Amino acid sequence: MDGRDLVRALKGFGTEGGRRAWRSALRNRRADAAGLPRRGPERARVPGLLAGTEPAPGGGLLRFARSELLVRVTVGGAVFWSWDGASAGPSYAVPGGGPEPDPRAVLEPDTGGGWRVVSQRVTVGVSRYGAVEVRTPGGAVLRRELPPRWWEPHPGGPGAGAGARAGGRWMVRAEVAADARFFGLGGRAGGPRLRDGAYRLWNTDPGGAFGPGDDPLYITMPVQLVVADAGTHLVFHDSTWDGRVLLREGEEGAGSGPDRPGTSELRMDGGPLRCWVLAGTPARVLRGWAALTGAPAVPPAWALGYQHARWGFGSADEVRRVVAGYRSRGLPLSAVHLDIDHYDGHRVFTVDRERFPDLPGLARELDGAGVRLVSIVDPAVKVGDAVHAAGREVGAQGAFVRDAAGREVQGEVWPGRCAYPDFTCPEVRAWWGGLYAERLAQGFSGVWHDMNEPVSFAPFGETTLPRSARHALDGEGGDHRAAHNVYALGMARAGWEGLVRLRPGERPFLFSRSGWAGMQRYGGTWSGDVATGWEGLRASLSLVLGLGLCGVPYSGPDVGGFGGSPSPELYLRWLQLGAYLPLFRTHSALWAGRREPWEFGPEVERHAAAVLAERERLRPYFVTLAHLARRTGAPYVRPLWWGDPGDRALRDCEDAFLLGDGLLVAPVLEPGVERRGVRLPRGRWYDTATGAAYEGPGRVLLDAPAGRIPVLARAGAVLAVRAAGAGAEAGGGVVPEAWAPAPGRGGGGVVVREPGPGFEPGVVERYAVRWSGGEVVVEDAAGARVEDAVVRGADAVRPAGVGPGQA
Ligand code: NBV
Repeated sequence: MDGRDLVRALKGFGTEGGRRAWRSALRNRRADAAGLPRRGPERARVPGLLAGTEPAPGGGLLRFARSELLVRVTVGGAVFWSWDGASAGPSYAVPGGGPEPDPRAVLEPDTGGGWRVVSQRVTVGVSRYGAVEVRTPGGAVLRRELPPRWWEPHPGGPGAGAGARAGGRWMVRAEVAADARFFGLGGRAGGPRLRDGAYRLWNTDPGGAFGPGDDPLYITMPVQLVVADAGTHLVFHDSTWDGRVLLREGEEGAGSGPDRPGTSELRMDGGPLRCWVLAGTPARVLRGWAALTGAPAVPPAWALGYQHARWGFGSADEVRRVVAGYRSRGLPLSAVHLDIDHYDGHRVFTVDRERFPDLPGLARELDGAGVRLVSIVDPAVKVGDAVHAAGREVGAQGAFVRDAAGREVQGEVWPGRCAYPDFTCPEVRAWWGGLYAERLAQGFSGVWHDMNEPVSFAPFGETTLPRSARHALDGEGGDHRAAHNVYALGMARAGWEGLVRLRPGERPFLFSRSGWAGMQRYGGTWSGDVATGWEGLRASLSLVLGLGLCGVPYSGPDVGGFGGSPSPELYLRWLQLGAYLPLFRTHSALWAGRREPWEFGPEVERHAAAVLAERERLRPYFVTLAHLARRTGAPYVRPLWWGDPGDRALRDCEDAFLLGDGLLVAPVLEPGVERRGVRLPRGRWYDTATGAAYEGPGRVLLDAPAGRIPVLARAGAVLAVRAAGAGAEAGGGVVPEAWAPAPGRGGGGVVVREPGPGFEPGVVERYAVRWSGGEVVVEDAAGARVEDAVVRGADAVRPAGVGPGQA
């Protein structure tokens, strides 16, 4: 029992909750002692010396003295390898076990007695002792994984014979280039560049507002993106178990001494030792990752507008008042999110009819004002409730997680004693998905999944289910150690598939606090309970960037922070950042101050109006980016090095980002700032507020007065924007906005118009932009001049004294 957790529980959830937590913790501990095999003496194993090889589709099988390694290059270039006979499927991340082997890739002898598989994009080399090297076609080493090590129950010991189910622990240590930088591992508050330290792979509700020092958080993934001069690669170790990644950046020898490589050590408590590697440019790597784990869901167009949530609206009338507040001030609002306080007694799939007497009526009323309703959905079901009774009838076992003795595992959450649906069971997912009919009947247009790490206010070291709890694991069978990290992924799948079944003509809007690799197939996420402070603001950007690099492009923070009351300045800076992130939503806790823009004084209100209007103007650009993310896997929000991974200064720049190909956003992350330094990738960039042109690469100092943050447009970019005066109707009034190319250069971009609420892919319109006779012209794919295009930057001036590399 971790005292820190209890203190948090007591502070955050009230003393009665804390007392319950104690009781449950003791219950959990007893359950684990009885339900998990005891870990007796263990023996370490390494592969030993290579004894023989055998060709296999896409590569081959290498037999070592004490293990075997399968190496397979697949069609499309992703490389898979696994130890001890692990196959690529089944996998929660990689549906169908991945693409077909590439028949052209064969195992052949390498230098030094090793073997290799050569493919178009990478060469995989295997040493005689089982080190696996990923090299570029030019021979540069991207990653060298040393022979793995397993710890297994000593023969004759208590855990012997239980195999992987007992948690056969393993460890792999990899070396990367001395100049490499690490990114990813899910949503990490201290990133986006992951510095030296330990990162845990166990989805966790930190139990209070989090800041940069809190790790792990709600979404962890064994997905690492490594960027070095030699190239970019993504590595995914496909095991759902608890693990730890120890990162250490390398150091270059500065001419005299030798380089010290960067290292990444992964220790897993169990699961197969199998991994996927993708190499190439960042764009190619993310495209490959989406091909492997599934294309990101495209949110409905309205979910790309500004949204307002609150834990504690308290009543339908209060919702009306807030919506009217936006309306009367002419502030755009896309959706209102109702939290657990609209439930009856905090029970999921219920409504407090005293305070929300006619939700369908309210939904219709708001819809008339262009505002959707979104509902929170918690997984835990109150024991004795109607949903609980119905769940008990599902399948032969009932829907809920049980312990080793077959008893329902009951935790404590908001409604009191609760049972947990086992989302790793297909029948349970189908049942749960059907329950969303009630939400749709209440008039909700979307859902947000909360508390699905899953949380029980029962700190057993952590606030989740006992590790001994049993799960179906889609026919594999196992315990919570294997199921924990994919619990929310299963819930997202259940919700998504349920909504698709219930309303086949509409793309669901779903986002989930917790998740795992592949969650983008079912929607997005938000950054949980971020601390209200400048550090929280910074952390919220780190999460969005890191998740995007793990394939989850749609996310955003609680604008304004979860608890407390932000200062007007902090609130405004958060709103200015949030406006350029995919999910743009203010939200706050029950005990927190309000987050409506007019609550922070007339000056903030005036600036907020400009922020919200600009988001509306750029909404078509967000729609385009959402469709492009689905087609290419590229996140909307990208690190500055996305197109220039070889620019080391950009790799270390964490306070700005690219929004699509066209924009560079430099939020203000500190108080009292009126100007800030902005590092530019190569090429010409226009300050969209002043129109001044700057040449990258280099660093420039730009104005960031209270009313705006620096946003730059890339010369030659074409963005989809709402035409001046156009309404918010789907697809209506969208025009290309082109930014003048640098002299003598051309440019271009794409626009994807919202195809409607269904699953149609949306037509990609391509535009080219060029100088012609002293004027900038925009042409469509047929070469016809686009008369309604907006052209900007054509008469830009380069501010005196500002040039490459200058501040
Ligand atoms: O449902 C209440 C909150 C919700 O507002 C928040 O967005 C979630 O991240 N929820 C957490 C549970 C309470 C945490 C203290």
